[in-house]
Amino acid sequence: MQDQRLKIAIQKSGRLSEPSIGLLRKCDIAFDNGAGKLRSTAYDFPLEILFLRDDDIPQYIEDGVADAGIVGQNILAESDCRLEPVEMLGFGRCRLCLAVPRGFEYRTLTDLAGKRIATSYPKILNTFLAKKGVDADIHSISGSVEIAPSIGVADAICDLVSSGSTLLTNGLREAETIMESEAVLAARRGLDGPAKQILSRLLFRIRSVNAARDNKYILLNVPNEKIAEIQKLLPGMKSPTVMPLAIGGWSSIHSVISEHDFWNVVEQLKAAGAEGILVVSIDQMIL
Ligand code: PRT
Ligand code: ZN
Repeated sequence: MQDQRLKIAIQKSGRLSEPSIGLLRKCDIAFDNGAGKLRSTAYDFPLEILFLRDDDIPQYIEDGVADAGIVGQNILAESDCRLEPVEMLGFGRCRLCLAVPRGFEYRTLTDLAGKRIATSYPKILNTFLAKKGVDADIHSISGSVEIAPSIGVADAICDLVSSGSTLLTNGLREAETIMESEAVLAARRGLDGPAKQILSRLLFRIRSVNAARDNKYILLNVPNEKIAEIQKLLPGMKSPTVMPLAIGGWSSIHSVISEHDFWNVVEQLKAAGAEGILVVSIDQMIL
């Protein structure tokens, strides 16, 4: 029975914990995640969830303790494990940057030649600098990288940035982006048997949830003579649904629109004569 479950590792506590748990829950996978829990068995899906430090997740997957996991691409790239990135998840977005003190006159990467750069990502940084032909002194430290220049242990840093406020409060500014990162579902290469099948089922649910997240269901009323024009603005999944209203000369149109250009489309719909526009969130979208 134990072997018939997929073991998935997620971050125990940190930036990826809540969105990872939220994603599994949206996939209708129910489990307990009480404080201090290290593992949990889902009630209604063949999944065992392991709660780990994010840095440990790749190695646990490679060693077979877990079959798959949710981690940042930054962690995957820094680890020596060769896992399969199965699906980008769209949360935990950040970028790994080189940053310098505000007073540092930075023009090009060669300005960092011979300088001390503090980072928790020595492997990624080393590969990046080698590719660019810049020789710098990489100081590998495990935390609070952003204070390294102010306490005099480094001339520059290489760290994750999302809003940029940590750099700002530490008197630093971004010099280069080394990589963009987001959370990814990664699995052990060569996964087979029941674990592979369960991973496919999980992936199907994740894709349905994420497609729904990126789309909205829209309902609107239009005068019949405007249907053709409005249909062009609403491609829908196949094509929009058009139904007559109880009053003559009017129809109701239903469709799915992308969240990204949602306000643009709504403005165009209004300008084209649409009325009573309702926009509804979608739970799952099975493509
Ligand atoms: O305990 P554990 O080892 O599991 O957690 P952790 O402390 O190592 O990781 P955590 O929870 O901080 O981050 C987990 C993952 O979230 C990272 O591996 C990234 O993939 C992703 N992520 C997204 C971030 C950030 N955004 C982020 N801003 N990880 C860290 N930061 C830090 C950054 O290091 C810096 O200290 O936030 C600060 C910068 O943030 P801004 O908003 O001020 O720019
Ligand atoms: Zn960590």
